[in-house]
Amino acid sequence: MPTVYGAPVSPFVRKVLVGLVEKGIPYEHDPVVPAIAPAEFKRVSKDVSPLGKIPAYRDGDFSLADSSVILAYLERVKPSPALFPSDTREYARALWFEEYGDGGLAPIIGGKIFFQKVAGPAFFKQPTDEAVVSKAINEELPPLLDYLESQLGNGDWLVGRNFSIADIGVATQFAQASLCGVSPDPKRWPKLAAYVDRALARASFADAIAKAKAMLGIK
Ligand SMILES: N[C@@H](CCC(=O)N[C@@H](CS)C(=O)NCC(=O)O)C(=O)O
Repeated sequence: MPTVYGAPVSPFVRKVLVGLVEKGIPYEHDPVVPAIAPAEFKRVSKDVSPLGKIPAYRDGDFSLADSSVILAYLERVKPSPALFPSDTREYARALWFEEYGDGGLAPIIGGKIFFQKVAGPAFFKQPTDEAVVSKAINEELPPLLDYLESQLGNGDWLVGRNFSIADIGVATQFAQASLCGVSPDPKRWPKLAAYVDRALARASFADAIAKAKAMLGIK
């Protein structure tokens, strides 16, 4: 059975956990946290995560790091159900939304809101800087949410008709926000709020969020 390395509180680890469940691939999970257990992670990371980050993935004698790389690999390992659209333009747009989550939403939701409200106090004994949180929620995040609202059409998912890597990459960041009690206001972002509820209600996301909550001791 393959092994996923990395704590479920990481939005990037969550991408992989969700992808594995969506594809029906059984896995073992080593929820290591590099910042908290550096020695343990060093033991693991030597050959699986050269940059020392989570997630990492081991499949027999083959190992990989980086959520996007791991998900692209899983698509080849088990093509069905597909998480990457077959249409060329939809494929490219799905990759774009994955990047929008990783590179656009994550630095604000993970790097500022989650770090200040949850990770800093829980793992680094660092008190919350409310000014950073407030600026992130009220000034930095809204334009990114406006864009997503503008991109959602009448369908359920961001690209094409099916749940895809686009939704994994974006929704994992909203799962992170939900761990801090933050969600898009349905009055201002009605399509996005409904979309986030829909994505996080999937069994794959519900399972991954439950694992994160268990680790953080929140209900
Ligand atoms: N591009 C990477 C980003 C992974 C990443 O930044 N992971 C963070 C945790 S969320 C990490 O391992 N940081 C180093 C550390 O915690 O020491 C991916 O998609 O997997």
